[in-house]
Amino acid sequence: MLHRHTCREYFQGIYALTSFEHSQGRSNLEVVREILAAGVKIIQYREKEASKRHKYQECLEIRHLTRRAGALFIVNDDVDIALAVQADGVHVGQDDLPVEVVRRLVGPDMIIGLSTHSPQQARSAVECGADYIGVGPIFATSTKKDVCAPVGLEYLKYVVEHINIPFVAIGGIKEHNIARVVQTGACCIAMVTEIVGAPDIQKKIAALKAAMERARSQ
Ligand code: TZP
Ligand code: MG
Repeated sequence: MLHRHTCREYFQGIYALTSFEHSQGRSNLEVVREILAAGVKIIQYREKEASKRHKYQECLEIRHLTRRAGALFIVNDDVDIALAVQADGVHVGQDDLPVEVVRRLVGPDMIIGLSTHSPQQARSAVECGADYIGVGPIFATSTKKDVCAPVGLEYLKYVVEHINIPFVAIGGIKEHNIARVVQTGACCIAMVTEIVGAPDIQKKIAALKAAMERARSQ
């Protein structure tokens, strides 16, 4: 397992999340294999509907795949599954267990990510010891149920300028708008449907990387 204090270098490039619902009939494992083959270095397992047993079994397999690929593996919501499969991290939201409590449960080494939607939430994430934050939704998205209204690039700009821990921009980000997110200062970008819903995942990731690269050099 990677120590949370040495994970900073991973938080650049693409951060891919699973979603069976948007994977066009492919299994999460099949999709994750494609994502890793394209060179992505952070995978978050996020499944809202599946049973605990099913999630555990998929996470166990993804743990092996990510370890072999040298990628970080983060589990959404389920602290117990993250611990059971020895994931590198766990990602929680504003309505989940507080970060301080998650820290007590997972011990000193595991990465804890927290979703945030406002400058106030970002500041308090830093205070309570989150290792990185999610910043979003940047644009409108229907992937996340119960999602709050898009926070736009304004909140991202605040984080770029004021927050000193790694952050990941998320929500409605696609090949056609990723340049604006990069130009606002995000170096790590999370996507669900744009990646898992692509007919050719490796080709899509190559195109997203190229778009990020172009935006950086502009
Ligand atoms: N958190 C904020 S928006 C979102 C999550 C998990 C979903 C993003 O999905 P997509 O398909 O990349 O818009
Ligand atoms: Mg959650």
